[in-house]
Amino acid sequence: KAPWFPQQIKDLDRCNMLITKFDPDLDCDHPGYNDSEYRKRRAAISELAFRYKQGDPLPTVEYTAEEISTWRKVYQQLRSIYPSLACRQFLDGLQQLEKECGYGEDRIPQLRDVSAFLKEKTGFQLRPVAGLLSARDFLASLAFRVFQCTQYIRHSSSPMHSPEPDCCHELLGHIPMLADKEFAQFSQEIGLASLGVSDEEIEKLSTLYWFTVEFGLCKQNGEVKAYGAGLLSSYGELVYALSNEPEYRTFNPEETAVQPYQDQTYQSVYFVSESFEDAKMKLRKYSASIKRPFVVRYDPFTCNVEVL
Ligand code: H2B
Ligand code: FE
Repeated sequence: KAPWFPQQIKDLDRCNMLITKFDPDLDCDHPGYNDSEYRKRRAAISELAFRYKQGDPLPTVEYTAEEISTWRKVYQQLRSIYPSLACRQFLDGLQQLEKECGYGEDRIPQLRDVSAFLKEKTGFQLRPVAGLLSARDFLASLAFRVFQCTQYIRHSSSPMHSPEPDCCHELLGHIPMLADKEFAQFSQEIGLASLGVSDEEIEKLSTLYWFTVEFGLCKQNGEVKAYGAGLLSSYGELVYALSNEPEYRTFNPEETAVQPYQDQTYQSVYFVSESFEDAKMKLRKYSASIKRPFVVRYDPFTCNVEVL
């Protein structure tokens, strides 16, 4: 029997299984582990996500001067290297966000504003989440063009790296790409492909997601550029990934889906696709090849998933 999966956007209220691996309360290597103020702040912001129900207005957070200063460091440093290292779709998206959505170094954008912006561009909307979600729940939300977004920021002692997703990772890494129509379409297709599949298939899809949406590289006008959010939100790894030091392999879903990955340190191998379009096409083909004893179809009028 297939595992339960959401069929209406409202069902995403049940897709909330957190993975505590990198939680600052439990992981003694977390840069905030010994900072009780930071952990208290994290708990307060988590509470907003726990209370959230689909359809509620997105909670806003009044960020402290220290948090904004962390954001500023991250923004300034990354912004300066994007033009030479990020793919065109990312740069386009970021430019629109700066022009239309208040992106800049002086304030941390609110999920509410960003969600309204994305909704107009690609139909994506945001939903607050308290931390790292299980791959199954995270992927399922993409089927409804919902992106689960953390709202806290990394610890001030470590502005260039975070072991877990934080608002810098979401807002700088993921959101600009989600403003691209084709990327949005492709993200939803990965989500739809994940509904009701076995744990083994989730693991493979999640690995593919890791080496593409999170750490993917693509060729563009003869140069290798980054489109992965894990790279575009980490100064150190972005520079490293494009330094010619790591191993590069041609992106091929069957091979990439079973490649072990690093979630504690930089990747030892990156997958490069011929173009951004090429990655999309190949992933799409892979998603369509996953076997299920039923067919799922997204109805854009009701926003429900139909099972045939
Ligand atoms: N949870 C959160 N909050 N943000 C993510 O970017 C994320 C996640 N990515 N859970 C998922 C897992 C991804 O690494 C894949 C699908 O496992
Ligand atoms: Fe991510």
